[in-house]
Amino acid sequence: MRIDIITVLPDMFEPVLQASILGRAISGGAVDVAVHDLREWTADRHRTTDDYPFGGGPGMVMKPEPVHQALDAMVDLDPQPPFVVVMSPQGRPLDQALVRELAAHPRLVIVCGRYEGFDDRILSRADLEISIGDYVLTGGELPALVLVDSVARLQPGVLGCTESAADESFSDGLLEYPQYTRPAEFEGMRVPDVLLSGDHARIAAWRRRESVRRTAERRPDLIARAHLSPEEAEFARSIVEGSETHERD
Ligand code: JFH
Repeated sequence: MRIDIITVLPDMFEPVLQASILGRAISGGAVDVAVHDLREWTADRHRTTDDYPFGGGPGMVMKPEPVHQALDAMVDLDPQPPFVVVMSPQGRPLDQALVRELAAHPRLVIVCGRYEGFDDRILSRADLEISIGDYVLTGGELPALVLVDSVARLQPGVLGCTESAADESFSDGLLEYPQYTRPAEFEGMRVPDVLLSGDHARIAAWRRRESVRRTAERRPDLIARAHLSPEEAEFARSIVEGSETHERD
């Protein structure tokens, strides 16, 4: 897939895009990311991208003309129009379902803002506004990197097949089970015996139960939509409702 990013801070992207799995996804050709300096589409001597808000109020807003010009250029690059996303605290909350939707587009354009947000006429060019969570950042660049990372790892060939298969098994909407590696005892804390038993059926059952437990304890909001057996639903309910203790192995 191809991703174009429009930003006034292009320098924020290179180090993150080059690092780790994301860097391999890009150098391996699974995703093609181009970062564009919004100031290329300004016309004045100071390359202005912001202006005072009509009606007064604090701070500055992104002015519409450079973003419109930039988007016109992006669209002209290709016969099939890209899906245009604007990062914004007012957007649709990003979750794995939305990541999967976006990962299926052959072309994305991501508009990052700065200052106190956008002239509303910029938003009229967006197919979707996206928020990465209910907190306020100083701009849309970090959200854009979060989006690129989440979408890139779903491109064919980016993850190993064991990792991709692991994604599938969590699509039943539960948090992950606790994981351990060597040593079997660390500062007095022992790895649960079941994981050392070699009994794969018991291990799978333990992991499943711990996933349900963690989800009920930490994210009761996810329990309603998780795919649970009647027994698992009852176990989850007892954790969410009651303050009684629940045995661990
Ligand atoms: C962004 C910024 C808005 C004003 C609370 C009340 C008034 C500062 C562009 C996304 C997520 C962002 C995000 C995305 C794009 C931009 C900074 C916006 C206000 C704040 C102040 C500019 C922030 N999930 N968090 N933040 N800003 N608001």
